[in-house]
Amino acid sequence: MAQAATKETPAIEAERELTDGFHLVIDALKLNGITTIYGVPGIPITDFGRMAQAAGMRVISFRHEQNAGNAAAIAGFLTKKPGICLTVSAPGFLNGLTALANATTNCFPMILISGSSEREIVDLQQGDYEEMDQLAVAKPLCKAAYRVLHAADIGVGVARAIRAAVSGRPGGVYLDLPAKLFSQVMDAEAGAKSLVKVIDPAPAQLPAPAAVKRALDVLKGAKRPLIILGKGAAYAQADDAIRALVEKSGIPFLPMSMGKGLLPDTHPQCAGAARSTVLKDSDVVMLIGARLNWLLSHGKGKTWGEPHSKKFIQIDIDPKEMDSNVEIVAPVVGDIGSCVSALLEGMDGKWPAPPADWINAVKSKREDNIAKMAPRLMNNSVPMDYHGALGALRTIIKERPDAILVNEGANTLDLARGIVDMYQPRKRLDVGTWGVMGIGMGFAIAAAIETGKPVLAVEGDSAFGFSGMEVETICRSRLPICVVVFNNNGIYRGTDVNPAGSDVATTVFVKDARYDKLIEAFGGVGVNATTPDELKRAVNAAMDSGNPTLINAVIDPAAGSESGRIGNLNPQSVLRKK
Ligand SMILES: Cc1ncc(C[n+]2csc(CCOP(=O)(O)OP(=O)(O)O)c2C)c(N)n1
Ligand SMILES: [Mg+2]
Repeated sequence: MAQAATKETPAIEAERELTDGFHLVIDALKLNGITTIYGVPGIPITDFGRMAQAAGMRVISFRHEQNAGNAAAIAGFLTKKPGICLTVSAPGFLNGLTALANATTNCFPMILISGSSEREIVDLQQGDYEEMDQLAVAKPLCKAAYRVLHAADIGVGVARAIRAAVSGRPGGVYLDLPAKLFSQVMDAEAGAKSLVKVIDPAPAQLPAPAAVKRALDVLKGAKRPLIILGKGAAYAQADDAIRALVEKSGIPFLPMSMGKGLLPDTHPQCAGAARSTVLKDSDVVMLIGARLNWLLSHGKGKTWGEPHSKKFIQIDIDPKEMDSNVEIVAPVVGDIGSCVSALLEGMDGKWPAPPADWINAVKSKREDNIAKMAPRLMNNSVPMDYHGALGALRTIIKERPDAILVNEGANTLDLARGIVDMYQPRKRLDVGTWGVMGIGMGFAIAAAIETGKPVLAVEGDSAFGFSGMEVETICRSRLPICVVVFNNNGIYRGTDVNPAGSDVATTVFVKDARYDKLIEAFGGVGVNATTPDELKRAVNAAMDSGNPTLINAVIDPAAGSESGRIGNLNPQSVLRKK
C-alpha cells in the first residue's frame, strides 16, 4: 500500500492533504457521535448533505424545514444527543426557527445549522441572495447562537453548540455557517487536530446534601403528599431510580403529558384519573422535572385549593426555575438522575407510608372516574365519537406498549392524553409546553428513525394539515408509521356556520374529506375507518406490516368542544352575548 501511494503524482498527494469546511463539519459531527441529519437541501448546503450521506451519515430530506426541525428536536429528547436540523439561508432558516424556539421552550436539545449568505454583503445590507442577519434573528429564540467564519474554528464551533444544547437545562442552539466557510480549505492534518471530541457534554450536577435533607424533611411531614413527574423526568433517562423513589415513598404520582409511562398509568399509585382531587387536596407536592407553568395553573388558583395551603418541593437543573410562580420551600437543584438518587439514598430503611386516608381517598376517586369512563370507551356509535375511537386505540397501545404514540390536535389531544394509558417511558410525544400544532409528522419520523419502534400518530384533522405533506417522507423512507387522522371536518368541531357572507366558517374544512387518499399518492396504505372495529383492525394491520399507513377515522363533527379541554383560556367578548 505504501509503495502504491508513493507512485502517485505529487499533485494528487497535495490534494489528499487538504480538507475543507464541508468535510470538517461532517467530521466534527461524526466525531461526536452524531449520525443523523434532518433537513431540506438548497444553496449553500446541498453538497454538504450529499457529502454527509457519502460519509455514512443518515441525511433525511423533508418537505418543509419546520418538520425537519421538529424531527431534530424530538430526536434530541429521545436520545439526549442534540438532534441536527440543516437548512438553507433566510427562508429555510426561518422555517426551521419555529422548531428551534419550540425545542428551547420544551428543553429539547437540538442544533439548527443553517447556511447563510456572504457576511460582507449581509452586513452592509447590499442585497445578497437570501440575505438575512440570521445570527441576530436566532439569538433571542434559542439557548445559544454561534457563527463560524474560519474552517479552523469548526471543531470548536460544533463542540460549543453540542455543549450548549445538552448541558444544564437542554435547549435549541443555532449554528450559522456562511457559504464561504464550506469551501474554505486547510491542511488536512491541522484540520483533524482542530476537531474537538466533547468530553462529558452534560456533566452531572449534584444537589447539595442540605437541599436533599430539607426536601426529605418536608416530604416526611406531609399528610397528603403528591409527586408530579414532568417531561424533564422522562428526558433524564433515570427511569429505574424514579420508579424506585416513587414506590419506596408510596406517594401518589401524577404524570404530566410526556411524563406518562415513566411508571405505567395503570400503576396502583398513579393519580392520573384523580388529577383534580390530588392537585386540590394535596398538602406537599414534589415536582420532578415539571415546571409550574400554565399547564399546572402556575401552582395557584382554584385548581390548587385553598391559597397558600401547599408546600412545594422542586427538583430541577435550573436554579432560576425555583420560585418562578410560587414559593418553593425545598428547592433541589441538580440533574434529575443525581437528585433522585440522592433522595433515595436519604430515605432510610423504614420510610413511613403516607397516611392511609389520603391513599384511600385518591384510590376511590381514581376508581370512580375510571368506572365512569369505561362504558364510553366501549361505545360503538357511528359516526364515531372521540371516546369510541380512542377506546380502540387504547387497547392497541396496551397490547403494544413499546410503540410510540405521537399526538396533536385539540379534542384529539386532550382526550387521547386522558384515555390512552402509557406503559413505558418516552413513548408519548406531543404538543408540549406551547400546545403547538405541526409537530406530528416530524416527531413521528424521528421517533421511528431514532428508536426503530413502530409509531402511531393520532392527529386532529387540523393538526395533521400542518405537517401532512411529510407522508411522502414517511413513504420514501419506508418508515413503520401509522397515522390516524381524527376527521371531524374541522378545528374543534365541523359544525360552525358563518353568520354572514359566503366564506365557510373559520373552523370548518371540506366536509367528508378523505385524508387516506393522500398517502396513496406516494404508495402508502390508505384506509377509511368509520367504526371502532374498523379502526382497530386497520391500525393492527399497519403495526403488524410496518407499512406506512394513513387511516381516515371518521369522527362525528359535533362531538368535540371548543379548544378541547382548555376552552377557558379563550378571551370572551361582552358584545358577543348581546
Ligand atoms: C401553530 C399553531 N397554530 C394554531 C394553533 C391553534 N390550534 C389549537 S388546536 C388547533 C387545531 C384543533 O383541531 P384538530 O386538530 O382538528 O383537533 P380537534 O379538536 O378537531 O380534534 C389549532 C389550529 C396552535 N395551537 N398552534
Ligand atoms: Mg378536527
